[in-house]
Amino acid sequence: LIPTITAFAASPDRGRALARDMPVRWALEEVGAPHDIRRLSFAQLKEDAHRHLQPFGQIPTYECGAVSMFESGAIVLHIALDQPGLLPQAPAARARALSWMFAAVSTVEPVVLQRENTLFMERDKAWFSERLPMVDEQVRTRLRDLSASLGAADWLHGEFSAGDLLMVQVLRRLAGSELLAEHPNLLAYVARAEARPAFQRAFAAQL
Ligand SMILES: N[C@@H](CCC(=O)N[C@@H](CS)C(=O)NCC(=O)O)C(=O)O
Repeated sequence: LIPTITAFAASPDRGRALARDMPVRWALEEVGAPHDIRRLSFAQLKEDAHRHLQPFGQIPTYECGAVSMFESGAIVLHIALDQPGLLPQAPAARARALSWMFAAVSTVEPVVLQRENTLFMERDKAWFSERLPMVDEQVRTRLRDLSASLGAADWLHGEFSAGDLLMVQVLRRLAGSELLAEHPNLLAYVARAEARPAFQRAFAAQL
């Protein structure tokens, strides 16, 4: 049974692999699972046929037999539970990896997205010059703590896990920003993850 995932027919990031199909593609490559891609236009995202799979009319979705999923983090978790390679076997290490997965999507991603939205949608607003430093500071706080926690290690907890995959995918949204450059260990962490053959295959496929 080969899963099908959905992706943008034309991603607004112009090939930088920042859309949420990327963590799913990357996870599938890490575990060596073949998969099919269904590419959707923005109009198709909002049609009932797709909303049936993804209530918010977004990508990605994951369909495999009777399994139909949305939310990239949940899909990556499903893949990681289903096939070896993305979660440690030892219960304590596995629990830690789960914590990092949720830290990526619920503690780090929101502030990164808030900054992105401020930059893209509020640039011409009267409050922009006051708001940007505020949201930058919220990102800085998270990156400072993440950087301290990673320290000189290669990965967040032991071996590479789905926690690293989701965290790196969030940090990649800050590529080129001075915020990430303030932490050489986080820059190296992202580069280390991007050098993984599975990342490279997923990146090439989405491109
Ligand atoms: N939390 C969701 C976010 C999904 C999401 O924001 N998808 C974007 C692409 S990265 C999308 O489909 N945007 C089009 C839209 O919302 O109309 C997930 O991780 O799956």
